[in-house]
Amino acid sequence: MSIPSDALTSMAHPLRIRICKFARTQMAGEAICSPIPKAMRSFTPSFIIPIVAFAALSAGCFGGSGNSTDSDGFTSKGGSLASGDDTLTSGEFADDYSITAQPGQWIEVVMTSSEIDPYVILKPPSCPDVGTCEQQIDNDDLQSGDTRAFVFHSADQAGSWNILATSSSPGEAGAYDLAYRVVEAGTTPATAGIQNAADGLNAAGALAAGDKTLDSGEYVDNYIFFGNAGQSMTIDLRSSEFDPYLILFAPDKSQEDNDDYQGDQSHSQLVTVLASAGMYRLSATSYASGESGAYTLNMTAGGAGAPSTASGDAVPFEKK
Ligand SMILES: [Ca+2]
Ligand SMILES: [Ca+2]
Ligand SMILES: [Ca+2]
Repeated sequence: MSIPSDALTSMAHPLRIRICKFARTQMAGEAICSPIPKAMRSFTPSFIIPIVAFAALSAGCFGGSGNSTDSDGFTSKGGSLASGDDTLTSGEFADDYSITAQPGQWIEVVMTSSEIDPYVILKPPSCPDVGTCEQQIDNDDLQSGDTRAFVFHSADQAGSWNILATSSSPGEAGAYDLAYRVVEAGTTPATAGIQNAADGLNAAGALAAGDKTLDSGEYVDNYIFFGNAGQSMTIDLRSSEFDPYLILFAPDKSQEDNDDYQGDQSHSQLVTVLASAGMYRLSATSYASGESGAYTLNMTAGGAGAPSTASGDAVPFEKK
C-alpha cells in the first residue's frame, strides 16, 4: 500500500545512485529532487473561499470554534474539516488561521485529531494568498505512529503568518484541535513528546506495509527532534532485513543522505554538525521501494560542536 507522503519527489533510478535524494548537492535541472513536503500543495482560497468566509479569516479564525489560552501561552481552537470547506488543490479540506510574529520569535503549532490524520502548513507573510510558496513549512506527523502534526519555526519575517489546518490525504473529514503560540528566541518547544537532539535516540522500528512512503515508493519512518546550531551528531541506521537508507532534513529543508556506510549495505551513517536551531527530521527508509523489515536507529550528540547557545530547559525525550 502506497500512501502519498509528505516527503520527497524522487525518480526511479536503475543505478545505485540516489540522485533525487541528494538535494543538498542540487544543481541546475535537479529541482525535482528538492524535498517538497507538500510544498507543491497549492492553496487556492480565491477560488474556493466564499466571500462570507473572509470575515472569519480576518478575525483570525476560519472554520474553528472555541478558543482558550493555557499556561504555556498556547491558544487552542477546536475545528473540523468537512465537506464545504475550502480545499487545497490536492483535495484536502483546509481551515485557515492567522498569527502575528516578529523576526526572532518562534511559532509553535500542534494539531491533534482522533478522526483525521492532521497536517499543518505554516505560511510566512511573504507567501501569496494563492498558490504554492517555497517558504512554507509543512509537517504531517510528529513521529511515525504519532499523527499529531507539529511545527516549531523561527519567524524571519514580521507580520501575519497563516496556519493551514488540513489532512494528510484528500477528503478526510472530522474534528481536530489546534494549538499555537508565539515565543521568544531561546524558548524550546513545549509540546509533549518533542525530542531534544542532546538526548540522543535509540529506536527499534520496522518498515512495513501501511507506513507512509516517499514519492519514489520506499516506506519511511520519520523521527523529529529539536536541535541547536553547532551540535555535532552521529546517526546510524542498521538493518539485516533490508538495505537501509538514511536522510536528515534540516530546518531550511536542505538534506543529507547516506545509503551505505563504508560500503556496508546494511548500515547507513551520517556524521554532521547542525547548522541552525530548529526542528530536524530523520527519515529511516530503504534503498529500493517495497523493502521492509526491522531496523535500529541510533543518534548520539556531543563532540567539539556541543551547543553553547542553547537556553531554556531541555525537553525530555519521549519516543512514540
Ligand atoms: Ca499527520
Ligand atoms: Ca514503520
Ligand atoms: Ca544501504
